[in-house]
Amino acid sequence: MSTVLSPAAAHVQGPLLITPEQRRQFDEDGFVLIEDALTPGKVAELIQVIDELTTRYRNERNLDPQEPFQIRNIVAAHPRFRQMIDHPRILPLVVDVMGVNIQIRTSHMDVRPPMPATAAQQQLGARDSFFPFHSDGPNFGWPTTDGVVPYMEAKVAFYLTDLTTHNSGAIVVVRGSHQIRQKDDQGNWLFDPADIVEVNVRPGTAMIWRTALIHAVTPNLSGHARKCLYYGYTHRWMRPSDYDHQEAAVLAGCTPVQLQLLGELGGGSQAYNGDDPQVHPISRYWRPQNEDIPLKAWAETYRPVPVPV
Ligand SMILES: O=C(O)CCC(=O)C(=O)O
Repeated sequence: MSTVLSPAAAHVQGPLLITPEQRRQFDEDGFVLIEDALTPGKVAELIQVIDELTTRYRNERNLDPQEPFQIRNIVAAHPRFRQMIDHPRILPLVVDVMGVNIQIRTSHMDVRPPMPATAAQQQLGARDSFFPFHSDGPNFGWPTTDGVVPYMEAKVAFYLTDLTTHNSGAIVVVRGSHQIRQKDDQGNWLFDPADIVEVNVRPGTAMIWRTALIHAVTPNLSGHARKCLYYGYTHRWMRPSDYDHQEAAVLAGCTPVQLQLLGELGGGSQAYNGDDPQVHPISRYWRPQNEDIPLKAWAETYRPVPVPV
């Protein structure tokens, strides 16, 4: 198997942090697990924010506490969620797999309360189940080549609760399914069930994965709610799904790298310029200049340091 770097990754001279084995896993399996990415203290801090927001939004909306609950664009919902977009142990890996001209496409927190044991009677990921198999993509899907989804996005997951037991609400991913024709002409999945991997991990584990992977979720029979965060990174020439521009209050106080990841250009509103913008406008998302990509300078001077985070 050949390793195909995304074009933007060519901006960075050599890997920042990813090991050859992690690179192989990401390219061939489609996912990499990073155990102990978060300290127990950070896990507790994030769970506290999830619990506060869940209680508040559920009360305001009169939602059933037994139902799964998700908030999108969590980078705008709380500064602690925003801080996770450039997490020092994870951002170098994101740059290694995506390059530097990137932004957040989506960010979400997911709470999955315990389910009755009968939930396990449903076939995992079946169309009529509580969480059907899918790969992420916009309406009408990505353009595919021979049914294979192109490499458009990497997502970072932070798992905050114990998912080490079978059927504890963990995600399942179909190993290598980003490289195969996923469905037949009738819309039936074509993957081999032997490739299904249940991501049974301890709190504090991160996963970097290609969202072209077919995935679903196991029923949560663990007796406690499953809580996690997801951050999807795409190239900046694609549009985010959760926002157009983040609000000024969200951007206030952010570092240049965070501003980039939140979708901003160094050039402010001058997104379309060029030698003669009236005749030949060029989007700076498409053709960024150095000041538009603080992540590039960051990557060029990056040195790994052991940081407890
Ligand atoms: O773990 C989950 O709740 C499902 C995540 C998922 O489907 C996604 O992020 O696209």
